[in-house]
Amino acid sequence: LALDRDLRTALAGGQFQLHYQPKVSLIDFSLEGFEALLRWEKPGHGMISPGEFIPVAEDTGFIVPLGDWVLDEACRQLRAWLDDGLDPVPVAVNISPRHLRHHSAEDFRRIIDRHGLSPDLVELEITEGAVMQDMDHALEVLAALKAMGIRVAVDDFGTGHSSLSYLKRLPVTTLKIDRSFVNGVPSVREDNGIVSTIIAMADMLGLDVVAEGVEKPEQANFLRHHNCTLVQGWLTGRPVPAVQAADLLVKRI
Ligand code: G
Ligand code: G
Ligand code: NA
Ligand code: MN
Repeated sequence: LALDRDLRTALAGGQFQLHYQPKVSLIDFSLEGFEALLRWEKPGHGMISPGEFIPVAEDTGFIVPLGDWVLDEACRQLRAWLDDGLDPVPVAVNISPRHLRHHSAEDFRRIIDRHGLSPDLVELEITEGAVMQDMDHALEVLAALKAMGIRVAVDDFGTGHSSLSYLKRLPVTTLKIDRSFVNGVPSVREDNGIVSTIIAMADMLGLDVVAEGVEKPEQANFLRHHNCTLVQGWLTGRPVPAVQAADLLVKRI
């Protein structure tokens, strides 16, 4: 497969980069975290979206070394910020289903430890689907990660098939409301209901909640009114390269 070969060349040749999207508090607009997002600038082709190549990497198994690189790079960046005297916010890294199935909690911890980081500076984002594929393994890994102090978020929440009884047993810290629901707020009544229900449910389960894909002030107002104070989206910040992310850390109150 040509794309698989190109991905391997890209990793070996340093063509991947991480961008960092701010997670922001709606109370005072303070910076509360970053999500690391993979970017591939293929020489002579321009940017290729992770939406295109992540599914291929997932199929071929290349997602395991690639996902390890993403986590290692995010940790390397956190370490560099600390060494520069900055006070970094936690960085979240996306963990694909196959990567989660392949690894033990120790495998993830080893990468974080390599950089001498406090585990609470790192958050792993997993999808409901990743958990459902091998529930016993996922529950074991997530429980071990939690015991190590590594935060775990359920990404794209509401789009998977997780039942509430199983959500109750999931040892995670955060729910991220999928942007397909946030998108309809506040004009689509059904989306308003779904979003406000997820916020209330997260609160009752003692979980943090982050709304994704917030683009408009009306959406932020609705979320604030329903007690969701953490948002991620174009309204409060696009994904930016590490140098610009560092500027946001410098400006932090
Ligand atoms: O950044 P963008 O919106 O183009 O990302 C498209 C998709 O690729 C999203 O679903 C996002 O979660 C996923 N993605 C981005 N970076 C990573 C990564 O480092 N690992 C994994 N597994 N998925 C990623
Ligand atoms: O699947 P995941 O939730 O990880 O997807 C993250 C993707 O969403 C990233 O590729 C990022 O570029 C994209 N994204 C972030 N904020 C917004 C937004 O406000 N609107 C839209 N349409 N996409 C966003
Ligand atoms: Na994500
Ligand atoms: Mn997400």
